[in-house]
Amino acid sequence: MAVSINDVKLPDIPERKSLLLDLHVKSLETYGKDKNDLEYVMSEYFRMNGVYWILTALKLIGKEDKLEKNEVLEFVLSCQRPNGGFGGNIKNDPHLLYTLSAIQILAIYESLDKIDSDKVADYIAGQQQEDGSFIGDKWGEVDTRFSLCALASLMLINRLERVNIEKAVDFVVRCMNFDGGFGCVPGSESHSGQIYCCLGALAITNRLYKVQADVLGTWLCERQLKSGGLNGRPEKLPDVCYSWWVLASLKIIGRIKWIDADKMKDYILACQDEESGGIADRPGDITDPFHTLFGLTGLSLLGHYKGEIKPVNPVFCMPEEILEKLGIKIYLLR
Ligand code: GRG
Ligand code: ZN
Repeated sequence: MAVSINDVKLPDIPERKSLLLDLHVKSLETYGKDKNDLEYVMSEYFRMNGVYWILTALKLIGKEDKLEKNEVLEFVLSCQRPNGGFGGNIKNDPHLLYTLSAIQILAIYESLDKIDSDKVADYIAGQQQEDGSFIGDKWGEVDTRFSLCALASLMLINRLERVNIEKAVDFVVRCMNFDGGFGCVPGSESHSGQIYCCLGALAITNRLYKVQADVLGTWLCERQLKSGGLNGRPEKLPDVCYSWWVLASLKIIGRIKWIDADKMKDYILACQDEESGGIADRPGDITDPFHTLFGLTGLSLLGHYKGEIKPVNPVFCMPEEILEKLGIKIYLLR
């Protein structure tokens, strides 16, 4: 555990010591329903991600019926562009970030047959560059996030062979740093979010043996602060979403036991809004579906609330039961 001056103090309020699932369901249901709400307008361009976060959170707690399946499917399908990729909203340009969310939503609803997988795979394969990296959209930004988006999407639609896997792996490995972590492009600083993406990409391509698991595991578990929360890199504040990026990474490399699971739970519970539900990045902050999902998935990875939160897959951030139905088995390190 790292001792950093950049940390928070957990409030000692008894309600925050239990998981307020019913309230979370209510808040997940209502996020984005008030179309006059500032957050609704602000999140318009990434609505597809928002739907994925909400649906995945609800599915993990068996409350997916709180969303209108046909309405969601209609929205997702109306975001597909003629080139096969998906936009973040009905009139937006396609991007790998939204394409992955769209496929994840369709997979969770067991509705992947509603799309032409070859067409989607054409779009994804077209984003791969000569050096194996992937651009997110036509503007050409390269980032290891997009490597994961491409490979995870293709795996879900059973089209992994459509890209050059060796080159994709080479690019990810070139982003590895001396601390065992990974950045967004070669030479850039290690960040837990990028580490998750690179480990996910290596897991999907069955190349986890390329990882320095002990060195990386040490760096990852140093992200836990005295409050129990995790930061994304040294000297940064804790944030609930790292209970996904860091814990999923540790799970993938077989080192999740290196985290103090009880302190982690206390931190996540302290970030709940005990009046309106939802989970925030830090205690007392405004909640949102992104942090609500990653609070719940963090608890799931640690095996807390087993009867209430279903097992989540650490690579795809989807319920394990969905991957089982698709026949997808990913080998993790031990
Ligand atoms: C299937 C879950 C899933 C994801 C798809 C989009 C993506 C792939 C992964 C995103 C990985 C990532 C980079 C996460 C980090 C997000 C985040 C909290 C960024 C903020 O970074 P900083 O440096 O914040 O601004 P800190 O916490 O360091 O102050
Ligand atoms: Zn966050």
